[in-house]
Amino acid sequence: MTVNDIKNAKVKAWVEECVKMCEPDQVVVCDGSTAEYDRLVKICVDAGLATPLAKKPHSYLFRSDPSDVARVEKRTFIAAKTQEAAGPTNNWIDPAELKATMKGLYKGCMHGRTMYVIPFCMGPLGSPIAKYGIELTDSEYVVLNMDIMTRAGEKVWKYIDDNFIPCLHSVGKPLNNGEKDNGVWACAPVEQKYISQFPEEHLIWSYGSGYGGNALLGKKCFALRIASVLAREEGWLAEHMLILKLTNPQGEVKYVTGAFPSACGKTNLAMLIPTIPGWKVETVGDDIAWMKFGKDGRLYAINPEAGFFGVAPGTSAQSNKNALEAASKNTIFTNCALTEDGDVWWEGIGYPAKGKLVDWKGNTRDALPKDKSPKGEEFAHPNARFTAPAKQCPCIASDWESPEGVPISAILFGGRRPSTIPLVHQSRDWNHGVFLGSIVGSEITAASTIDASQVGKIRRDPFAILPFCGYNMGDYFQHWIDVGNAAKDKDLLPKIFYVNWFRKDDNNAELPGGFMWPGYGDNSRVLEWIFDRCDGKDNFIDTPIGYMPKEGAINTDGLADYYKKTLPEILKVDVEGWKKEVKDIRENHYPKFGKHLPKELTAILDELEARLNK
Ligand code: OXD
Ligand code: MN
Repeated sequence: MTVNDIKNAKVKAWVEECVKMCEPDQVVVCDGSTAEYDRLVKICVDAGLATPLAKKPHSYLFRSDPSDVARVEKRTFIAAKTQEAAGPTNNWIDPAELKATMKGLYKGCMHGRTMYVIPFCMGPLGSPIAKYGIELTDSEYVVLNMDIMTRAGEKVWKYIDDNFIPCLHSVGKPLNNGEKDNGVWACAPVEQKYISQFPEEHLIWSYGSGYGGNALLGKKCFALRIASVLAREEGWLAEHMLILKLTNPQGEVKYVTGAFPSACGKTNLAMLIPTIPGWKVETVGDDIAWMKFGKDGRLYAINPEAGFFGVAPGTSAQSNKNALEAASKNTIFTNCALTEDGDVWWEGIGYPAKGKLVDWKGNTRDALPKDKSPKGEEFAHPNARFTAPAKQCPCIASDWESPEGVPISAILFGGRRPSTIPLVHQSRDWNHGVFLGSIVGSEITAASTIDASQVGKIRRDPFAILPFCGYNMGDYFQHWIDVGNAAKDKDLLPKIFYVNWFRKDDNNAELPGGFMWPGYGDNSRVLEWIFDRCDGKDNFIDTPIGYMPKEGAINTDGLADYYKKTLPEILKVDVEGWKKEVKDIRENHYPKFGKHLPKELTAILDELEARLNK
């Protein structure tokens, strides 16, 4: 198929306009076939950009440029007509100014390269919740990743109409006068990178980066930033949430979504192996959930993605066996280390490597006799990734592609909070749950900042969507309140919980890492309590901060004695800690949103304060 064969006139005209601007040597309309995948892989291998892995069938290792290893939030823009529409937490640029700058960069940017036209679907094909887009890119790596992360190719065309989301991407490195990449990852310097969302036009323009969410435009740009705008317009929710399916020993099922900031173990929670007998966790999604009301008045969620773009370091048989299995074949690895026998390795994989390793920068070095490396000397980049098909995950739920989605019973929020926030508490109602979402954050640690004065402060990441919300965050809070008000029966809304796996007591030498809760598979103990709460069981006490487990309500069978001892401490209301929390929210967090802050949230904050002072 060629551009001339594109039936939708709007799509065809847009592609032609982009071809005229970017001037690629040729244009290929992607069919999404395995033959096409293998042809593009060969181009990458021949160009020295990808290494086939002898130990993992149909899998390849890529190394990116050291300047292009992660999302670049400071180069990510919400180009709404007014700064107020983008809100206080987004980088704003006037759309006309940004377009002029980017058109200058796009002019002739695909010289010496191929433009690929990728029709793709976010969500199960034909699902009433799914949405469609077309990504134009000059990166073979992007096509390969989009093939895994989305439903892409020929099969998508019949669903594409004038509502498609146009997504233009270029690595920003034209090859003039026969120049070649010569095995070097193509990208533009940081100050020329632009990850741009135009919310009023539902348009995405990305330039200068080939990595992850900057370049696979279906993910953060479409499924979160633009989808959050569409969701507000159309009355649904586009969220940075995992979706899991929880089955109790009686075979009863509930679905749970959860929003956690980066580095809180979202993928691990989505693929958890319960330590309590008879319980089962299966995965519907690990990163994004789109939720819409069904005819029965319940909220139904789909995972708009078809793969996992997971952080490799720290993934081991102990932390997430299911993710390792998902990435055991047909997987793209980026910035992992390469072993002598043709496998990948990373810090925290659970075993030391043998012999020599090629590190993520391409240097060959002796492996260390442990699976850790000093900071800055890692063999795998800390943000090294695997791109694996979701269907390969051993615990993928049988209904993960259900077109109507799965009915959600509970929504979890959480962050890394070494103090104050208990293991679990439940909101009194929907708006109180929106309050809990609005205060999500992680404590800044010495490991995450070079600025010692920041350590111990809370970096708020409301709903864990701070870098991914396409409009004013205050209006986003209001939208959540509006969704609650739109429910035809409030009793059918999901129950909302705040969990914290990360309470610490550094003075207790018995606790591994100082953590007061084991986390991982033992989080199933908290999921059990949540499951029963959704059934209205009398397993709770009413406290100033919300509903909490009553004594004995968290299953501790088989839990190490030292965790049994710390449990009462992490199930207590830390009244003084919460008073400080209220002060921080009132003085440092909520004022940012000005008149966009819903009055309902201030009322809940006042009420919380009053309860704490009683
Ligand atoms: C991700 C992120 O990569 O949230 O999913 O940063
Ligand atoms: Mn994410």
